[in-house]
Amino acid sequence: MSETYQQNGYCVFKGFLKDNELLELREVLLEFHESWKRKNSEFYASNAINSAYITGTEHLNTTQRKQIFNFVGSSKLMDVATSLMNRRPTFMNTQLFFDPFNKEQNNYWHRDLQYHLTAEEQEAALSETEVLHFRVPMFDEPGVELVPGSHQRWDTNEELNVRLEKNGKKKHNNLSTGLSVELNAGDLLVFSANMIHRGLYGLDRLSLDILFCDPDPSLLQWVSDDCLPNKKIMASLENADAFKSTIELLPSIKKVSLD
Ligand SMILES: O=C(O)CCC(=O)C(=O)O
Repeated sequence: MSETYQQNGYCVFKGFLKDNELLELREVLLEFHESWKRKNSEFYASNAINSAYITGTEHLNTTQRKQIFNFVGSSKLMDVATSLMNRRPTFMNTQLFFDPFNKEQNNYWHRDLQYHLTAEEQEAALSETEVLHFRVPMFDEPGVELVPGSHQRWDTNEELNVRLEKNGKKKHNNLSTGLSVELNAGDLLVFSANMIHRGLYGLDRLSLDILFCDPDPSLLQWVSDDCLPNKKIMASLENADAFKSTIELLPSIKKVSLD
């Protein structure tokens, strides 16, 4: 799997979750989603396609948060992260992807880093820093469309025109290099945030997305300490190393309050 990932920038683990694990996570995430939608009704109705900071204290109680921490800090998820990443997996955040309220809303090709880096910086970052998405659909879904190999190379002219909407192209236009990866509930898709990708909307999707990155403080600027497990929860996890890495690095870039 590691070779497939290095070469293509993604890999799929079919049936990664057992039925009972899927049902437990689904129940918590549905509660999170309902609470998030209530508190973000305008954003949801305008153009949202995802929420984040699931493990924070705003929407879930301690028991529910612990269920998500248990999964992120499970041996089986961490074994995958450790085997695919070149450096120590470091916890960044969690997100939940859902369908836009407006069914006509278009999806969009992007690389995650294009929103905070210049084109030159984006190209340099492809060989410098890794951020990985671990996506686990709660229901069968159309999945995502990826450009295999684009985590390690710069865009073709076609890709750049579409991704940056140049020369009359739109960011939802089809790309000849795109590959759709359809997913079933409980599968795990790991893909590089550096690669060119877009979500595929439909089937009332609800997909958990966990972000792990290199242990590089510059990647941790959006980490919220409210989303990290406390000492007691850390001690109960099968493999708390990704959280440990974040907790060790965070004080070097921001003031944190952890109990
Ligand atoms: O599923 C989606 O709508 C987009 C997914 C995505 O862009 C991401 O995970 O970075």
